Parts: sequence; C-alpha cells; structure tokens
Amino acid sequence: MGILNVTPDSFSDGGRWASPTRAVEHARAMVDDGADLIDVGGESTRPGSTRPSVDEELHRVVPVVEAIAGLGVPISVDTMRAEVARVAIGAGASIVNDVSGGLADDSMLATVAAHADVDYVAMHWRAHGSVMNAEAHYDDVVADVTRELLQRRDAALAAGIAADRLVLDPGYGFSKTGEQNWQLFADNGSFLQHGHRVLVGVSRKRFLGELLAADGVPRPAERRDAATQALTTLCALQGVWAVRTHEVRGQRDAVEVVARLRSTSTTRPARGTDDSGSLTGAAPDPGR
Ligand code: PMM
Repeated sequence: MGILNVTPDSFSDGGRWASPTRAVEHARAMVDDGADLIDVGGESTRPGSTRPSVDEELHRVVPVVEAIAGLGVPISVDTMRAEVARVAIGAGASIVNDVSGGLADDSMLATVAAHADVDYVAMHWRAHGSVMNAEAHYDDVVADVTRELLQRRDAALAAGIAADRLVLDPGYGFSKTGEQNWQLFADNGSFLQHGHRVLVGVSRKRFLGELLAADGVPRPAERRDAATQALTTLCALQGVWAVRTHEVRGQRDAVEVVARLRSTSTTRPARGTDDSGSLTGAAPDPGR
C-alpha cells in the first residue's frame, strides 16, 4: 500500500504531494514500483498535529482520488471522518482506512456498512495527534492493544460491516512509545489469529529513527527505508496482508523474495509452516 499524503505537515513527506498534479505523478510512480493499493490521506496524524476542517480535508483528498481512479489499483482513503469517507467512496475509493477504528466519528461505521463493497481498516487508536503521546500507558501492550482492537472489530461487525471486509491494524506509533512498538512487533503474528486480514504501518516511523540514531540524534525519516524493508520482510513471512509504505520498490522486492522462498519451500513442506500469507500470495481471510 503506497502512501500518498496530501497534507502540508506529515512527518516524512509533508507538503511534497500537496498539489493534485504532483500527487498523481507520485501515485503513478508508486504503481510503477509495484504498489497494489494507494492510500490517500488529507489529515496528518503525527503527534502534536492539529486537525484540518472537514472542508479542507475534502478539498485535499477528493480531487486526488478522482484523478488517480484510472490508475488501475484500488484506492484507500485515510480518514477518520464519515463525510470524507462517503465523498471519497463516491469519487472512486474502495477502502476506508480509519486510524481511529470508528472512535473519532460516531457515523463512520454505519457509513462504511452502507457500502457493501467497501473494505474497512480499523486501527488501534486512543486519541488525536495533539494528545496521543499522553495515552501511551499499558499494563501489557500486546494484550491491551489486542483487547481494544477487538472491541473496535466487534463494533464494526455490530454496525453491519461484513467480517471479510474488515482489516485490523495494531497502530504502530499511535499512543505507543518506541519500546511498546518493539514489543508489539515482536508479537505481530498474534494479530493474525483472529481471522481478519492485518495491515501494518511502520514505514519510516520514529522508533526506527531512534533505533538507528547517531550520537543521540534519530536517523532522518527518508533514511529509514532499509529498516522498514527489514520489517516488511518479517511481515510477509508472518502472513500480513499489506504494509503501508512511503517507499514502494524495496518493499515490493522484499515481498517477492519471501513469495519466491515460500513457493520453493512448498515443494518440501516444512512442519509448522503457515501458508496463509497474503502479501506473498494466498489470502489469509476465509471469505476471499
Ligand atoms: N500511520 C499513519 C497514517 N495512517 N494508517 C494505518 N492504517 N496504519 C498506520 O500505521 C498509519 C495510518 C502515520 O504515518 P504517515 O504520517 O507517514 O502517513
């Protein structure tokens, strides 16, 4: 899933693709590099960010969704607002990527449920960017995130979103410290046990910059792609459905390597191997 942030202030690519013309060029380049999906977002969710108005978000997102609808890959809209989701679906989006899992807007789940052919990504989330870091308190980060995410899953099902339309995302970097992100990733496979596709968004995130810091200074965002690729490889091995990424070519290569390895190992099945990986071929969810 290639990231197309049409925001002035995202942490890694803020402002770069803000004009529709540049956004379309970048989307095309990501498809050429092997992206299977494009995720268009008009609100920065980075810690400390302030929210745009609904009109401003619509103004950023909708012309870009319309313009890239002809590229031949599904479009996801990264929004917490039902109104933006509704208009973006009308403009050509077929996935709603809601980092709040329905918590930020009471109308979101019903809006998505009203479109039976639209997928819904529910991410683990506790609070908006302005206050999210203050919420990074857990007794057991894996157990707590799992419990809270499954509550959002249950809310989505209760609202009428079909189970096979749901994608779960642990929400790396959202109300989580660096250490908590690593603990979550160490147990990333556990999110796959619930029968839903899993999306992972670790691309260029701060915990990678901290890992690669020199003299106490985090590695800049645009130099975190190799570390991102290492995590993409692990995701592909685990059977994660998609990774949300700024840099596409290297991630695609990582996925191809794992897919090749899997097709090789299937000629001599290893005991305990789980073949359900979606990044690398077969879909993990029962319904599709
Ligand atoms: N992270 C960001 C934005 N949207 N959506 C999902 N589903 N998962 C994520 O981890 C996620 C997201 C923040 O990263 P960005 O500012 O680089 O887009």
